[in-house]
Amino acid sequence: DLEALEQAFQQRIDGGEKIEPQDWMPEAYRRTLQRQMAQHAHSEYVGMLPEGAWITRAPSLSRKCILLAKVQDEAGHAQYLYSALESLGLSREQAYGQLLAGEAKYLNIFNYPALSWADVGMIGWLTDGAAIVNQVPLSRCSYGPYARAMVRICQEESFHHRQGFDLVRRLAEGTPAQRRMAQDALNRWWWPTVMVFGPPDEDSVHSQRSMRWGVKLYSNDTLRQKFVDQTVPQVLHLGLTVPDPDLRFNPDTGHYEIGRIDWDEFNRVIRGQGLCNRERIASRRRSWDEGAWVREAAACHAVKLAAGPQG
Ligand code: FAQ
Repeated sequence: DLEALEQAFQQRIDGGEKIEPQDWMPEAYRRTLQRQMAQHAHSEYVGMLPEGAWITRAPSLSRKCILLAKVQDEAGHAQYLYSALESLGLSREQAYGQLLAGEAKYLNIFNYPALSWADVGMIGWLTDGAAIVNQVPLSRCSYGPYARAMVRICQEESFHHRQGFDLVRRLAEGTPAQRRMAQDALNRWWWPTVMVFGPPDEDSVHSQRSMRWGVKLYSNDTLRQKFVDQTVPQVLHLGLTVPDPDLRFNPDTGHYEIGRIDWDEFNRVIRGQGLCNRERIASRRRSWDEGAWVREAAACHAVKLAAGPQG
């Protein structure tokens, strides 16, 4: 019966076994993964936009090549994740439909504009830095296809993170105007990045169940703290200032303590009222519509191939 199946399933998870697409799984486990993995895939896909806007304006050929490769990697990450989602019975059309209808979320951070070249560095250094902290544990999560997709994704994010830091360091070591540009970008990206890890643990509706199922291995606040502890010393090393007057190092705990996070802003942004939400979805809708002929041609080609040489 169902209860016995669920117990056996939980035992497999507790024993560290991976769940594979053909295995039995509770419907709620499937739906939780569909929601989180779709949100993750959409984040990679929408995440191409803020930096993508700077490809034509990169200040040198080498920076342009790096940025092109990074944005292309993000498209690749979205591809793996949309494919992994198919293994849970959610097709690309369905996942995409949910994004365009505003039913599926993507990370808050991608609704902020990249106003200057320094913002490109901040996205790599801070956003990819946050993504690594969140995703390294996901490479040990209970669902096999999701965990395996994370391995390569994390390796690529690690390159993204370093190129972001390198870009910001060049500005921080540059002219006074370049330093100001870096500080201004840090002031705008710091708090939205700290929010990336999601609501505080007491308001995180999904955490408890997701952690029992091994879909999440650490709580939102635990990962946020890890990011702060590893990033603040980097900010100080660059001679920049964290835009948080309440930030302090607690020698007793060995952790940095941050000021109050503006959760009203976070909630507004994830409900569609951030600075760029409309623009982001409009841009993705345009790509979907303009790509219709490619999908039709690919489907037609697949039918011909399946029919064999005479077909
Ligand atoms: N933004 O109960 P919880 C990248 C929602 S790509 C928007 O704590 P959960 C690479 C949450 O969905 C990104 N919404 O939820 C790159 C839920 O709403 P729902 C890679 C958020 O799922 C870099 C509600 O709040 N990583 O970075 C956010 O247990 C640079 C309640 O929250 C991922 O996508 C948020 N920040 O924990 C690309 C992470 N936080 O669904 C380009 C994968 C929470 O009920 C440039 N996802 N919400 O309507 C996760 O790890 C989890 O889903 C969390 C949230 C930790 C985000």
